[in-house]
Formats: sequence, C-alpha cells, structure tokens
Amino acid sequence: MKLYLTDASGNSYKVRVLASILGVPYEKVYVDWPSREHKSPAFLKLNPRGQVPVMEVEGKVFWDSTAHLVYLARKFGGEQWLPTDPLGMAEVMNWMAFAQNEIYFGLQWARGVIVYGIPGSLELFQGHGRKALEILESQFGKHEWLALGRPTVADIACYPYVKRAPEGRIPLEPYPGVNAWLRRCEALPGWLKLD
Ligand SMILES: N[C@@H](CCC(=O)N[C@@H](CS)C(=O)NCC(=O)O)C(=O)O
Repeated sequence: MKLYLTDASGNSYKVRVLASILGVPYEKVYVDWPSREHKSPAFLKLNPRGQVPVMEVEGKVFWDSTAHLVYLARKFGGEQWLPTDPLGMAEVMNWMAFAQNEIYFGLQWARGVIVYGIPGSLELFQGHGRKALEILESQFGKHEWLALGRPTVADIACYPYVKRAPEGRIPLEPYPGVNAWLRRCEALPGWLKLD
C-alpha cells in the first residue's frame, strides 16, 4: 500500500493515525508541496482534485481520506472501527459525512484562509466552523465518542481540523466537552501527535 501525503496535511494525518493504531505497514510517498507537485499533470492523473492524501492499494487508487479510512477499517480493523451492521455503519457514516461537510467547509477552510491565504470569506467559514463545534459540544454533553459509544473512524475523521480550529481564529475554550474528547482521542493506543 502506498500513501501520497505531506506531513502538514490533516487529511493525510487521519489515515496515518488509523494505520498506526491498526499496525498496518505502508509506503509513504511525500508530495513536494512548495513546488506544487500535487497540481502537476502526473499527480492529477492519480487524483483529479489535485489533493493529498492519495492511496494506491491492490491495483486501485482512492483519493479521499474517507475512502482510505473505510478501506483500512474494514480490511484490518474487524468490527471495531467501522461495523458492517446497517445501523452501526450508518451511525459512523453520519459523522464521517459531518467531517467532510461542516468541519471541512468550516474549520478546515477558516484555517486555510489564515495559514495558506486561500481566497474566500473567513467570516462565513468561521460561522460554519462554530456551528460544527456547537453540534460536537452537544454530542459530548451526552456521549464520550461520536458513534456507538466507542472510538470509531468517525472520531479519527473529525479530530484534526477540530484540534486545529484555533489556527482559523476559532478558540476552543468555550467547548469543554470537545476538549475532553480531544484528550480521549490522544490517549488511544497508537494515536499519533498532530504537529
Ligand atoms: N476530502 C478530501 C480533502 C483533501 C484535502 O483537502 N487535502 C488538502 C491537504 S489536507 C489539499 O491537498 N489541498 C490542496 C488543494 O485543495 O488544492 C479528503 O478528505 O481527503
């Protein structure tokens, strides 16, 4: 298995975390971000979005961290990280979708404006981001984990851009339940520190 990534990429980090927890070996292929290798014709053949991470495995190519987490969890994680029963799977996928919507277009993009100067309305992205944090805070008022009362791929998918929210000028202090959940994630065996 090959993973095209950069060290700074939060979406690549999600895949690295699950591979580390499950003890799955893989080859890292570092993409040269400063020279915009991810927008080169060769890379765009792998991923038409021009983004990392990209996974090459068993003769197939997948270019979204959600697909990578699904593959790793189902191939190597038994029923723990993404179960196959319809209700359990739906509960996990509900939060996987949240990671790719409110968290992505809110918390990740607000940070993108500040850290990378991507164009767009910081105020709009911060608004989506705060809404995401309010939903999470409400969840963690009642539950320790996002789905099924245990850690799943949903927690891994939501973690990095929640952790990095302050880089988008969205402080985490008003959300004690979210902070406690971040610490629970960080205490899981095999978890990797997000730099
Ligand atoms: N939905 C994708 C998002 C991937 C993504 O946003 N990757 C960022 C790095 S973390 C990237 O490559 N950005 C460059 C760009 O969008 O042009 C996933 O979950 O893998």
